[in-house]
Amino acid sequence: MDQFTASDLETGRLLFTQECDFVMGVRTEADLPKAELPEVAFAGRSNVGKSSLLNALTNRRTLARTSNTPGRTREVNFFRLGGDGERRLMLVDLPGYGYARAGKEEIARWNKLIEDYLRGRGNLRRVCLLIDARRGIGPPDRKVMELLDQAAVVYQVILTKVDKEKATALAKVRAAAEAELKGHGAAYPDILATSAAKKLGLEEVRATVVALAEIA
Ligand SMILES: Nc1nc2c(ncn2[C@@H]2O[C@H](COP(=O)(O)OP(=O)(O)OP(=O)(O)O)[C@@H](O)[C@H]2O)c(=O)[nH]1
Ligand SMILES: [Mg+2]
Repeated sequence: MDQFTASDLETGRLLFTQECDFVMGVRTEADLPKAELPEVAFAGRSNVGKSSLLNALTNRRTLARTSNTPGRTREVNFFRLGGDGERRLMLVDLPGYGYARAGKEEIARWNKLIEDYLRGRGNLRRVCLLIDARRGIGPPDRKVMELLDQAAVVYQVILTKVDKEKATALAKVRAAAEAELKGHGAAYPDILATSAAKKLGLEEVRATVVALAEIA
């Protein structure tokens, strides 16, 4: 397991007290902004809690729009975190995958956008692959993991909604995910466990993200 020092946690905390601004939302690969800063993207099944985690990390309720209904985020949304003369990077909120209730064309368009972004982004430093703590890694997640293995983009599993799961069940899901990651070339071995609702595990995610930031 990653051991975070008090200083790592503090550096992470400080970064997330800095400005965080919505830069743009993008619907096609052609519109992706020029890659200027290191990027950390939040990917995962529809409704897993990507936008909620971003809001919790930045202590903002409405930075990224969230919803009870899957399929809320329909664009690749870029948020610039950190000020001048500080550590800084871009946080990227992706649309969810595995959502079956939108139209076929729309699903195909989202999947293509997600794939184009994940495959082709030189400054993408890490993908936080969010997995619902009650479900564990499922078939649509495995497809993305394979894509990232092929593209050699490092990804890290972050369990979400741990407030909804009992400790024993959580330990099992965690162990199963850790075991599965061993077979994947680009997977970061350590898993983080979070709850946006109860603000659990956020310090560790912040410390992980700040280690990937650019120092201006
Ligand atoms: N109990 C609990 N609910 C959560 C947590 N995080 C998110 N949720 C709920 O899960 C639902 C989906 O959250 P979102 O953050 O919109 O999920 P998303 O992954 O961004 O969804 P899409 O944009 O549709 O892909 C909302 O109803 C949230 O309130 C959590 O830590 N605990
Ligand atoms: Mg979302």
